[in-house]
Amino acid sequence: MASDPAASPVASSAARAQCPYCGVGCGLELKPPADPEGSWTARGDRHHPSSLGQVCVKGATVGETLHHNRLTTPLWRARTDQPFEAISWERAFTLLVERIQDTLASKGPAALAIYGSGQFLCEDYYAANKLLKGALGSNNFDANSRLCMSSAVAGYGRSLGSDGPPCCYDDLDLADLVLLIGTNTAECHPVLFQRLLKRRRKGDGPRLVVVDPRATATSDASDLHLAIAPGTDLALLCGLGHLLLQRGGVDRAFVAAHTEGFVELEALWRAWEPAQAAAVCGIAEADLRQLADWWGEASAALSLWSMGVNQSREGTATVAAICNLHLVSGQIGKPGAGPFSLTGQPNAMGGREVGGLAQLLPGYRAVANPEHRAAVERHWGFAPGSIAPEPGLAVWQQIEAMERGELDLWWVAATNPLVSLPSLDRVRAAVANCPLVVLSEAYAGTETEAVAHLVLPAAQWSEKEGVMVNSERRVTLCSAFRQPPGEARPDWAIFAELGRRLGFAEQFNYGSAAAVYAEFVALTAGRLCDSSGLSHPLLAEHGPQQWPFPAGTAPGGGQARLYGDLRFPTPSGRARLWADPPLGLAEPPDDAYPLVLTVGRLLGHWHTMTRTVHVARVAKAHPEPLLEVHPEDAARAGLAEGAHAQVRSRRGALRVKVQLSERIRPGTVFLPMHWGASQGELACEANRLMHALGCPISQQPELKGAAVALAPD
Ligand SMILES: Nc1nc2c(c(=O)[nH]1)N[C@H]1C(S)=C(S)[C@@H](COP(=O)(O)OP(=O)(O)OC[C@H]3O[C@@H](n4cnc5c(=O)[nH]c(N)nc54)[C@H](O)[C@@H]3O)O[C@H]1N2
Ligand SMILES: Nc1nc2c(c(=O)[nH]1)N[C@H]1C(S)=C(S)[C@@H](COP(=O)(O)OP(=O)(O)OC[C@H]3O[C@@H](n4cnc5c(=O)[nH]c(N)nc54)[C@H](O)[C@@H]3O)O[C@H]1N2
Ligand code: SF4
Ligand SMILES: [Mo]
Repeated sequence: MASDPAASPVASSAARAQCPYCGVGCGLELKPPADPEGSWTARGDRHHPSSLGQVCVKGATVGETLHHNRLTTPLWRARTDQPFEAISWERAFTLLVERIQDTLASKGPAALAIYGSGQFLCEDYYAANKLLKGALGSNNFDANSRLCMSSAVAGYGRSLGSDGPPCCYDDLDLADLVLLIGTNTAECHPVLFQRLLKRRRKGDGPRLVVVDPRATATSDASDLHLAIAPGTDLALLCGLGHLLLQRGGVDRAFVAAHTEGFVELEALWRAWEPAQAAAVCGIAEADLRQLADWWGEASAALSLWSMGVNQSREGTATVAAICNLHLVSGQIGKPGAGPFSLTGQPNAMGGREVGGLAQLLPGYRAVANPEHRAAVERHWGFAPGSIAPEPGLAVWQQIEAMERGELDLWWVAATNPLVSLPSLDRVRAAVANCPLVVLSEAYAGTETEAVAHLVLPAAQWSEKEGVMVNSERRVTLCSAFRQPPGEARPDWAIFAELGRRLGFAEQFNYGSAAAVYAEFVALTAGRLCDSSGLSHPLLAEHGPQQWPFPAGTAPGGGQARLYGDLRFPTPSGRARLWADPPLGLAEPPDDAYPLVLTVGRLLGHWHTMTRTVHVARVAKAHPEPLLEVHPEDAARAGLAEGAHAQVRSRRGALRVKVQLSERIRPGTVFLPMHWGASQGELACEANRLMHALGCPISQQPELKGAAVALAPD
């Protein structure tokens, strides 16, 4: 059978799309190669309102990554010690239907799980969720956003009453103080960082304060760098709150009119003397006071954060603490101000709107809410009670369920968990316990392929049409401008076909991605993320639009900011202040493991490198993984520049070359996350060392801190 019956139209000339890498979501303009064997070229789309023609190295080189090493046909093996054989889609679907029906009859729907991705299009997410949560009655759909944005989701919900970043990128041009906390914006959201720098080059502010245990390209450009000890952000924010109370930085009228919970917060802040907070964070008290002075003086203060905040056992509490800071000082709901989470993946935002986590349903709805379930069941065309009333398993709970032999099917799609999950040896052992591991992937030979039984070739960005939503709530239609290789199919079309074959012909009767999207947006009507006025044709004709965008909104009429009226979607209409006492790292350093390992990103590479490994410029910039170590720690461990170190945690050990650096805080070492087991000699599986303890509210693992010891290797 030729590729996909619901294949998207393919453009032959220039095309437009949102960049498929980070959540800045720049607009790209794509041009076909002169020679048919060549690569498409990408450049910034000047008409995209989020990026105005800017791109970074990843967006500019994406065309070089698309055609290498692709999966072209379904692959099957009964056991993971056997080689794969190529099979037809017909056989792949027959196998899936049989195995799923067996499981439903023997163990029930709770033994099925899907682990998807913030790199899905909205249509992919929607079809997968409808299949698992609606048709099959299992809420075990989780996504790698659990490792990424789930503390932001939980924190916004707790403080403001709903998920949804309240700010927009224009706020970067309007703020006079920008707090960059737990974000290496220069390398990970480069186009936004350049926007800040452009203003500074013109001598037009804003002040930049960076909170990060390492000096980075981001902190190099800052006015103040607070190199706190890992896991002490919440203590820092308590000390800052104390100083705001002292210096009259609290807007009492705002607090009285628009918030609740101030009494408890005030008591917590009073208890955190600045000297104590500075000591816990390991910084000079004067620097904390400087930040408090600048915050108090700011007419518009903006906080940007990313994984240094979210990937923590107190991730949700820290997000709430950032919201506290904005709420008590009235720095929200106005231009240039607000708590602004920088989304990691290109469509993690869309995924949240489509209900792509185990506790969510489409339209920022919750599985646990009976009215929400009923509304979604009606819209989806399933009988009342079809959606199970309990939230499903978050990804680490899926791993634990496999350890206990409780999952029959683990379907991984558009993520590479055998690199990106913590405690990888435990993950590998757990997955070996699952009788059917399915992988939907675009590229051959990934680490997760090594543990799969059935591999389904996915058409990727550029080969399928669909919608992505960026960090500032801007919705872009990505066009299909290349043919998928071989028999690869869009993820949404695979889930829909399986739905039809499982007996839900009517519910999955989609002729196009546009039809899937139309069904989804109708379900957002009246919700905070109302996108019911959007459609593929509107986005194609009028370009990217911001939500909220209710039916009847004129093109360009979306809303730049949320909460301008200072009414929050909580029962009382007031935002909630939270008084969570700081706890610190889940696995603090001790005598046996005296250092904290933190793991993050480099400018040129994208996660597990399936795409960026093919870009010569990037490979040249980042030829190998290096362990960043402070010279004092290196001397103590007997390590010199360029030596090989053994890095040991309670979970395992690895060997890696040392790079001495004064730029990292003594007591902390850094590894990049990118080089997984498939990288041969260069492999450096950082996540074998990491633990899986995480935030009890968001279930996000603490991927930024594990106790380790160093020795020469
Ligand atoms: N080049 C590139 N860009 C990307 C990606 C990529 O793979 N490559 N991935 C995208 C995705 S999905 C994401 S989630 C984002 C991530 O974007 P970022 O969060 O900016 O990137 P990271 O390197 O993971 O971590 C940021 C910083 O957190 C610091 N940090 C560690 N522990 C702590 C702590 O306890 N407190 C504080 N305040 N800081 C701490 C680290 O030193 C690091 O510099 O990047 C996106 N953009
Ligand atoms: N220690 C530590 N661990 C981390 C992090 C950290 O900072 N520290 N960061 C975490 C975060 S924030 C994230 S987001 C994760 C990222 O980790 P992963 O999600 O595992 O990384 P990717 O390489 O982006 O994986 C995406 C996969 O989808 C494939 N793919 C691309 N397009 C398509 C498509 O259209 N369809 C299908 N089916 N497949 C496709 C790619 O080839 C690739 O294999 O890592 C997490 N792990
Ligand atoms: S900043 Fe992010 S979205 Fe923009 S081009 Fe770079 S990777 Fe793509
Ligand atoms: Mo992420």
